[in-house]
Amino acid sequence: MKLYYAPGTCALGIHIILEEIGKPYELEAVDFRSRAQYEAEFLAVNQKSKVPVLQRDDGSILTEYQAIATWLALTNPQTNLLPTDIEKHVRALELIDYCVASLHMQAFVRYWRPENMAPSESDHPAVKARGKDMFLKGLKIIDATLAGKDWVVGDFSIADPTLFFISWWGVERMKTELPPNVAAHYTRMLARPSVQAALKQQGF
Ligand SMILES: N[C@@H](CCC(=O)N[C@@H](CS)C(=O)NCC(=O)O)C(=O)O
Repeated sequence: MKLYYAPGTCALGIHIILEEIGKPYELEAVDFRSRAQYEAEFLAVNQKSKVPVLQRDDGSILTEYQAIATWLALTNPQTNLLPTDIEKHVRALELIDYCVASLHMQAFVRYWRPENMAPSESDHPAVKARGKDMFLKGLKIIDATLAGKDWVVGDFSIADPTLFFISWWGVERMKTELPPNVAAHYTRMLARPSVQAALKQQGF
C-alpha cells in the first residue's frame, strides 16, 4: 500500500490510521509548493489533484478521505477502527463527514485559501474571517458531543485521527485555542505513538 500525501494536509488523518493499523505501507510526498498535484505524473494517479490517495496492494487507486478511512477500517477488522455497533458506526461517519465536508472544505479552505473562494483580493480578509468563524463554530458543536468521552464514539475509531487533523489545523495553522473537550482529545491524540510517528515522518 502507498499513501500519497503532502505534509500537514488532511492526509495526516489517513497517515495516523495507517500507523494505528501497523501493517507496512509506503509514503509518497506530493510537493504542493511546486504545484506537483497539477503535473502529469500526479494527474496519472489522481486527476482530482488532491491528497490523500491510497494505492492498494492490487495497484488500484482509492481517493476521498472518508472512503479511504472506511476501507482501511473495514479491511482491518481486527483493529476495531470502525465499531460494529450501528449507533457508534454512524456517529463515527457523522463526525468524519462533518470534519471533511464542512470544517475542511467549507470553513478551513476559506481561511487557508481565500483565493479559491473569492477572485478579488480585497475580499480575502472577509473570506478568511468567515472561514475562521465557521471553523470555531464547528469545533464548539463537536466539543459538546465529546463531553465525558475520551474518544469520539467512546472507543477509539477512524473518527479520532480525523478530528485530530482538524484540531491540528486549529492549533498550528489558525493559532486558535481549542474548546476544552476538543483540546483534551487533542492532547490524548498527541500521546499516541501513531500520531507521534506520523507527525515525525511528515517533518513536524
Ligand atoms: N474531497 C477530498 C478533499 C481532499 C483535499 O481537498 N485535499 C487537499 C489537501 S488537505 C488537497 O489535496 N489540495 C490540493 C489542491 O487543491 O490543490 C477528500 O475528502 O479527500
